[in-house]
Amino acid sequence: MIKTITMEKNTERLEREFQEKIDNEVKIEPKDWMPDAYRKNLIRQISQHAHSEVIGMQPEGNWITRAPSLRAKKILLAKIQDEAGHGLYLYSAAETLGVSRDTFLQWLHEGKAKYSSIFNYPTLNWADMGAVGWLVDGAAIVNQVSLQKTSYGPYSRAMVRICKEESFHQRQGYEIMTKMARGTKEQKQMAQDALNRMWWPALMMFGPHDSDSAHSSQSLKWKIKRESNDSLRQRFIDKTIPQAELIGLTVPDPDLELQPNGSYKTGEINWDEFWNVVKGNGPCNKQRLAHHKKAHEEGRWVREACLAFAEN
Ligand code: BYC
Repeated sequence: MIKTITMEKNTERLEREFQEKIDNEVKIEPKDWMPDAYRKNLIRQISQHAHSEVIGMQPEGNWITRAPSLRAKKILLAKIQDEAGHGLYLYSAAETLGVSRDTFLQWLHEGKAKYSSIFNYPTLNWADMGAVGWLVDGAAIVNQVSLQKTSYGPYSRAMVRICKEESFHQRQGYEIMTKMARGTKEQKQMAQDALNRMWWPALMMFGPHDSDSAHSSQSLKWKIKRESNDSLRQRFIDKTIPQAELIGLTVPDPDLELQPNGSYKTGEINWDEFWNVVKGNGPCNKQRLAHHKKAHEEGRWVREACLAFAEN
């Protein structure tokens, strides 16, 4: 009995000291004490982030062989390679929390771990490469700049590196959109069509409204997340709409309204569509997962050869 009470007091003290560190902006490092729920929440978020980077290579990989010039092909190849690197930084950061890479992949393959909803939409033509870079990487940066200040040291440091590369990705996408929007009538139409299809899914990347976000309040208290889903989404909207206007494209939202404070009020996101995609029923969910499983299986011999070499 006395032992149980002492243990409880000890845990309370550890929790208080932990929260004090967070409140004072001291980073939590892998060997520091942390509440189980903090560890669990981080494992979930960082591994899902890593899966998003890796699965995110598929919609773009689809267009490497059909890039319209050698320059465009080289840029796209470099970008996709960067995404693989981002996945590796993030898996490494998540592994410091005591779960192996194999387990993360197993969770992904069993459908226990998620990846960003956006990658379950198809990329139908070259303009989509512009829209992905401009909107998807653009949304990812807004979120990731904020996550540079996340409380877990390895995650925060991975974010700093990733943000440097991500801003180049956003610009290469905007360059493609600008070229197409200023090209022939047909090219401009392709750019507008890509914006029409990607706009709402890009807004969904930020997750449900704050009031429906299961993890936000605890994640904000622990500074795993530094800003809420809705405030990040609003920042992205306010940055992106003037960029669309600059190249003569229109955001597909009849309810869009510029408010006196310079911020845009948008129509409502189709949340049924969002949850349907999150639950695995989007246009490409099955294809994306099947492709990942196949590539992982086909790479087995490489992993085994590396291990055999390391053991000798
Ligand atoms: N897609 O309580 P909530 C990239 C899930 S891509 C799928 O608000 P949280 C890239 C959520 O996981 C960007 N699922 O969750 C760019 C939770 O379910 P679980 C990847 C989503 O975690 C170009 C449930 O809904 N970035 O970088 O507080 C090329 C309730 O949501 C989504 C990151 O992952 C969604 N959009 O907030 C290649 C950034 N939204 O887990 C790559 C790190 C929500 O309980 N992650 N859900 O089963 C985050 O910042 C946060 O996890 C989120 C969601 C804002 C995404």
